[in-house]
Amino acid sequence: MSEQNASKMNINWFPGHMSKSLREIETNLKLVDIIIEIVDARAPVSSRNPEIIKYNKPRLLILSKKDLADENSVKKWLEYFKSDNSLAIAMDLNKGFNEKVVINSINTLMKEKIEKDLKRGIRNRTIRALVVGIPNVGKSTFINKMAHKKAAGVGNTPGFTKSLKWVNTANVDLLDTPGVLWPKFDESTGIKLALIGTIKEEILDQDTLSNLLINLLIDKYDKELEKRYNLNEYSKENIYECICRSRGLLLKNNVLDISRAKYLVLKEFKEGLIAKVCLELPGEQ
Ligand SMILES: Nc1nc2c(ncn2[C@@H]2O[C@H](COP(=O)(O)OP(=O)(O)OP(=O)(O)O)[C@@H](O)[C@H]2O)c(=O)[nH]1
Ligand SMILES: [Mg+2]
Repeated sequence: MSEQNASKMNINWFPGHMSKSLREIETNLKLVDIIIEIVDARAPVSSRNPEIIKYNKPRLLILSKKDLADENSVKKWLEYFKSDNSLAIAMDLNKGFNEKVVINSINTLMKEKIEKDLKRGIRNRTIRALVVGIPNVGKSTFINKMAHKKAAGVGNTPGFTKSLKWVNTANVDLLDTPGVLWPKFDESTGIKLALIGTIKEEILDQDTLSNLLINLLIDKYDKELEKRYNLNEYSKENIYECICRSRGLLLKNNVLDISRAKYLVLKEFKEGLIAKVCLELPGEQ
């Protein structure tokens, strides 16, 4: 399997620029008070970079894309992530952003430091936070919401942010960083990262990915799948034929357009149109 045309989902994408970004992030670690780590609520463990987990600072974990994730599972994850030195919140960063919750969480994490500062006569010191996470999870979107303006570039393609950038907001200075993965992950993690849009589509075999996705949907989200595509009787073997028929995806001479059905399912899944999903649950690993 070549990196460009993966026939199996043995995806390991760690281009040179990510390794450079990771080094730059680590250089800035000493300058910040807290880490704001953004992960995708649909895969909150697989979307955590083990290199970033190692950083030892007070941490706010934000589960982004809550609007695309299944609510009950997100609740379980928030419980799971509670710990002494970190807080976890879940948000739709686009339409459900709650600045107050973010600021309160930052203040809670900073409480000890602020009290220490006060004893030393230091007041209203600017808080600095490093915003980190894997590609496409919403780091720049989060920063723009905090800044109340388009201070950072946002795009639905992994690797949009290319360099580190400080953005000053009323309450906290935020360092936007490029999304970084890590050198090696297992196949199951790779598949989840591909499905949540963290890995560039060009390096994946979309046919294999859509086959894996449809099996996952049949196993875990069959009711939602049946509803979306008006399916009655189907099997794992003929599911794409059934979707072609119900959606009228036909080539010349009424030949079923299976490729289009595969593309459609992947696209609609990524847009959250088939089901609100969590690809993993606490305790499953
Ligand atoms: N549905 C949904 N989309 C979101 C949410 N947060 C961000 N997005 C979308 O996700 C895409 C990526 O957002 P960015 O803010 O550019 O992500 P990033 O983490 O900065 O990405 P890189 O710079 O590539 O590392 C954009 O299309 C955003 O609109 C969210 O909570 N819900
Ligand atoms: Mg970005």
